[in-house]
Amino acid sequence: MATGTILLWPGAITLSDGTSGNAFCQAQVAKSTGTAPTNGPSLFFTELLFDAATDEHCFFTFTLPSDYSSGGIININWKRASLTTVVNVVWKAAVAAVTPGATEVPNSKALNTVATTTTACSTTSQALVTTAITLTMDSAAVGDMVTVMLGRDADNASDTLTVDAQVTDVNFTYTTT
Ligand SMILES: [Ca+2]
Ligand SMILES: [Ca+2]
Repeated sequence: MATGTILLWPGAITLSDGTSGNAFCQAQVAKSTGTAPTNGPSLFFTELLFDAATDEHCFFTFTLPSDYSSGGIININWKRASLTTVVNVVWKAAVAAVTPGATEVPNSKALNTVATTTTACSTTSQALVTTAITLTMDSAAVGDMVTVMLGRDADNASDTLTVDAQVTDVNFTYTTT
């Protein structure tokens, strides 16, 4: 028994369709203001931008690997777009696990219970913070099509950061067999 990790790449998200309740995050390529090294480029990375007032969402889909035993945590590295005040961001996440076969169909599947976690922002502008959300795993089993929804619960009263929250990298961890 150990901890397995699946990388959830921000460049490979699925976006919701923008209908009521289904707002999507934006993505952008960030360029560091740091001085490029000799014989190398500046630092670039992709980040997902989550609004301060409207709940926005994205989805990561993967096949649950053969060494999956139990559990499921989404770990999010993120930062505030600006400012240094003492404030919080509320993140939310949920899972849909579809087992191949005739008993359930992805096109009629719903997300399971939405979990939220409130995390204090760094008081350094644009410094990374890590949030871990324990997922309700929807009876997920080896080989399932697993989709993890990540969103910002921006209209939650406890979400007090007044600018975008920017997600840089994400992974999913679980207990192996
Ligand atoms: Ca909300
Ligand atoms: Ca807010």
